[in-house]
Amino acid sequence: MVSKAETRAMKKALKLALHGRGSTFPNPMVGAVILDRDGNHAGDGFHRKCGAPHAEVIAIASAGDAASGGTMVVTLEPCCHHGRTGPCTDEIIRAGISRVVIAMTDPNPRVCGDGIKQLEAAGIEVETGLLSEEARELNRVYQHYLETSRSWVTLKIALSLDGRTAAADGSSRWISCERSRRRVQRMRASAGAVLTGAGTVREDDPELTVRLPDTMSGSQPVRIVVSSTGDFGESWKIFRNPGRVIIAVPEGIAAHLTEYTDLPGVELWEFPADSVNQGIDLTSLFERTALEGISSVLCEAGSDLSTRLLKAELVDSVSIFTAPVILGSEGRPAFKLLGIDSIENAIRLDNVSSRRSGSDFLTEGNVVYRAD
Ligand code: AOF
Ligand code: ZN
Repeated sequence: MVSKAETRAMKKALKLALHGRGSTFPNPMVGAVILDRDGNHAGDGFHRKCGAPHAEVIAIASAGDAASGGTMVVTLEPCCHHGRTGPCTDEIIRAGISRVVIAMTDPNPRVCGDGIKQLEAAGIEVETGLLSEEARELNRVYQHYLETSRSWVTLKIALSLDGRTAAADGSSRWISCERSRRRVQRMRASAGAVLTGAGTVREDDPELTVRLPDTMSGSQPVRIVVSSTGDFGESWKIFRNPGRVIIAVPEGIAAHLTEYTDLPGVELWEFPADSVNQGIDLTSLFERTALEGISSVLCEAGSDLSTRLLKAELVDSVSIFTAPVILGSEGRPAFKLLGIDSIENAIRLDNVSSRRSGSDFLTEGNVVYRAD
């Protein structure tokens, strides 16, 4: 049984964990709260940064002697291995904590249930599964990385009411309202990178930067442009702002793309060619971004790239703005053919949220791909 105080403490731990957003990857965001033996708040902590002390250790330190005989409420199963830091289970046992309430087991194969076993072997009462859905959503990027070695990919689209992204002539400024566009700026700020295709650069000349009052140039997301030829030219806005710009091209052509050599911040990344489509193997791109410490990539692309990403099952979540605008079937569709022949083959979302965004609606959810 879980007490009301423990449920409140878990909510607080989940909130605390969020303070680590953007700096813990590839490690998880974790929050911990310690209640003393009378159920009163005695201390708390969160994981600030990959390689820094774990949430549990910080919470124990902040509780001091009050941890003894108390309860630890933590969003993730405590670790029992020596990684960048020592095992948290040892610290919990040493602090004399008598009960541990955990939201979710750690999918890390080096922990994966063994942390719980060690605590129980030391005579500590363990309860698992409190607010587990919230905890899983909190650490979807961490879990996804453990399973795939890739960055998390979010596809952002602004649609008319009838599902079009631009009018027949390609004009799309502005389908969504100002509030939605500001929200996109915040999405960019919290993504490690923003991705688009060379076609969108040529057509829309987007900046792909964050222009919020509190964003310094140093914290701009990395801008990534995928191109099958790389020769879309350098007179675009993406090259004008400070920060990293990556041009992702097929193997063997980077050496010929000398027009970018003198542009500050511009890097050419080569990838194997896609075996089916023209262009690069996109799976390799997201493996590379993950290796570079980029936890998530926000894709703001046209229908070609968006379709390829969905077909390759590389889109992990979507953020779709629907605006009160009608463009007719002569407007540009969000996706090309996806090979969906029947409703049972539709791509569906889970963990869906739907809310107003000024005069638009924002629907967000994680993409569920069929197992077969
Ligand atoms: C964290 N922060 O608060 C907790 C983690 O490389 P290390 O030593 O930092 O260990 C990383 C692993 O520790 C991580 O994958 C997860 O299994 C476990 N718990 N990690 O970074 C924390 N509690
Ligand atoms: Zn730990």
